[in-house]
Order: sequence, then C-alpha cells, then structure tokens
Amino acid sequence: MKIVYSDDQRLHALRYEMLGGEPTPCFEKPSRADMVLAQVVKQQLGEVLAPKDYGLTPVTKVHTLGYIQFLENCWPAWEAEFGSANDAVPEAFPMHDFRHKVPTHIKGQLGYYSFDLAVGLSAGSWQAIKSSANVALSGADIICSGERTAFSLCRPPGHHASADQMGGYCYVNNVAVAAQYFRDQGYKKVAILDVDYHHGNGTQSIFYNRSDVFVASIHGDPNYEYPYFSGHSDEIGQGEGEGYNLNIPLTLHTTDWPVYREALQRCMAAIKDFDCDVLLISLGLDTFEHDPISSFKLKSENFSEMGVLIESMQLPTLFVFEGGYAVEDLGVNAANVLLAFQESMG
Ligand code: OKP
Ligand code: ZN
Repeated sequence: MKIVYSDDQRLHALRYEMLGGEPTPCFEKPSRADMVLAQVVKQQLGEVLAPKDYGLTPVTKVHTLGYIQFLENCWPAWEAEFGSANDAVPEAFPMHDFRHKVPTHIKGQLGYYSFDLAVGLSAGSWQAIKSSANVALSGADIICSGERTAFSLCRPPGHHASADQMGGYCYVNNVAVAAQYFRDQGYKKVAILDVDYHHGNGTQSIFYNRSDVFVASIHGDPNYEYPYFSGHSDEIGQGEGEGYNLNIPLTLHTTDWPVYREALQRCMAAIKDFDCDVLLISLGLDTFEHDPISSFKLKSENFSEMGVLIESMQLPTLFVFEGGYAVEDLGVNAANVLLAFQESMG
C-alpha cells in the first residue's frame, strides 16, 4: 500500500492546550506522524510518496472561502500585532443567538471561525494544513489511478473541522476534501467510516444534507465526551441526506473490542447497503486502551482485526490519519490496521 506523507506537516506545532483547567503541552504534536511513518517504513507497508499540490480549489469545495482566507491570513495578522511569542488562539465564541457578522479584528475572527480552545495557529500552521489536505488528495488520486488502497498520513487531523469552523486540533477536513474529490472524479457514491474515538462532527456537518456521501462514525457517547454537541444516534441526516448519516455512540470506559466490533459490523452492513464506489476511513487510533485523552479499551492486536474487517468489505479504500495520542504505541497500532488490510487482500 502506498503511503503519502509530507515533512511540511511538521511545521504545525502548537505549545499548550487546556486539559481540565491545566495548560498542558499539546497532545497533537509532530512526533505522532513521525512514529507512524517510522513504523510503516520498518514493516515495509509500501513506498512513501510526497504529495502533489492541488491548490485550494478542492479545499473550497467543502469549506467556505472566508474561512480558508482566515486560515491563510491569521498568523501574519496575529504576528504583526502580538509578535511570535505565543500561538494565535481564540478568545471569545459567538453566543447561541449570534449574528453572523465576521469581526474585523483577528482576535474576533479567531473566535468566529472556531468552536473550542484545542486549536490555534503558529508560524508554520497554514503550510502544514495545506500539506495535510494535499496528502489526503494525493492518496485519493492513487486510488483514482486504479490501486485498491492507499494511506494518507495526514497531520494536522481534519474530522472535527466543519465548512467554516476549526476545532479539536482540526482545520481543513482532509477526509471530506478527499471524499468530494472522488465525487468530482466521477465516483457516484462515497462512504466515510470514522473509527476515531471522537465523533467526526465536521465530516457529519459537511455531508449532513447529502445522499451521495454516506457518513458512519463510532465514538464515545457525546453526553459525556468531546465534542459534546454532536454524535448522537438520532442524528441521521437531513433533507436529501436523511438516512445517510449513522452514529454509534458507545459507553465510555467499558467499550472493549467485542463491543466495538459489533458496532463496526453494524457500520459495515450499512455501508454494504449503501453500495458505494469507494470507502474512506477516518483512521483515529485513540480507541486504544492507553490513549491519554480517551477511554475505550482496544488492544494493539485488535487493530489488526479491525484491518481485516475493513478489508472484508472488498472496496477501494483510502485510509486518512486522524487522532491517536499514545505516541509510543501509535505506530504499531496504525501499522496493525494497515498491514492486516494489506495481508487480507491477498
Ligand atoms: C481530536 B481527534 C484535552 C481535551 C481535548 C479536544 C479533543 C480533540 C480530539 N485538552 N479536546 O478526534 O482525535
Ligand atoms: Zn480523536
């Protein structure tokens, strides 16, 4: 399986995030991708390729132009006023009954275009964000050119980002950009399966009214877990999209592989019924038992079983890297999914 990766993604490196009221060094850090890359190379998963540059046209198909321009201009505007000692971070968010008026000042814009405190921008962030989208798109192109599968080693991740809001370490929704790219290349029906521990609220939101992209997600119950305001099982899509969104929230702390596998099989059955041309996996490894910010109980060997099950759907499959913060085990866990998929292909 070909792997797409760019070193430019390392340019996004923030300092702190808030964890239970405590400033904590960021969990979403460059070494995450380093660990995954080192392991897939070591286990000879396949050739590592640099991404091509697709420009912003495929990105603005799922994000608003105003939001993308904000991401591009944010750091220069922040730095000009506040210098580079601190990351650009949001300060205030719109009220529930807010007026949709974009503030003029960068600090107001940071709040307008985000929904939590787990995002910010530093000097290299925009370059990394663009590279991450290009990594996803290049993976999609590998499949368009006839390969059964590919791995887009994206960083920063994307599944929490909506059309015009960043949050949860995510800026551009890489998997959504790739899904839309498949549509534009003539693939009629696209499915996205999100196995990250956190609900992919951004992906859900982007495709919520559409019947051409089916979105399924298995995640921690949002009554108790981030992103809190999205991911319940009664969110099934809307309008044209009704019936094309599937959420399986699972109980925190007690969800182990047998429980998870059942949820995965339900998603697989729904994807089979949808009868799609291509499958994208939002590959988060934070369902791991030792993940520092999550609470499911999957073991390293379970990720191999996950790879086998995903392969059994017999679909062209693009893996897009999302979360996973147990850095020491992250490479092995990601490689387990990918190698098991590859070996099952025969
Ligand atoms: C991103 B992905 C600790 C709270 C963390 C954000 C979680 C983002 C997860 N500061 N809140 O889905 O793995
Ligand atoms: Zn996650």
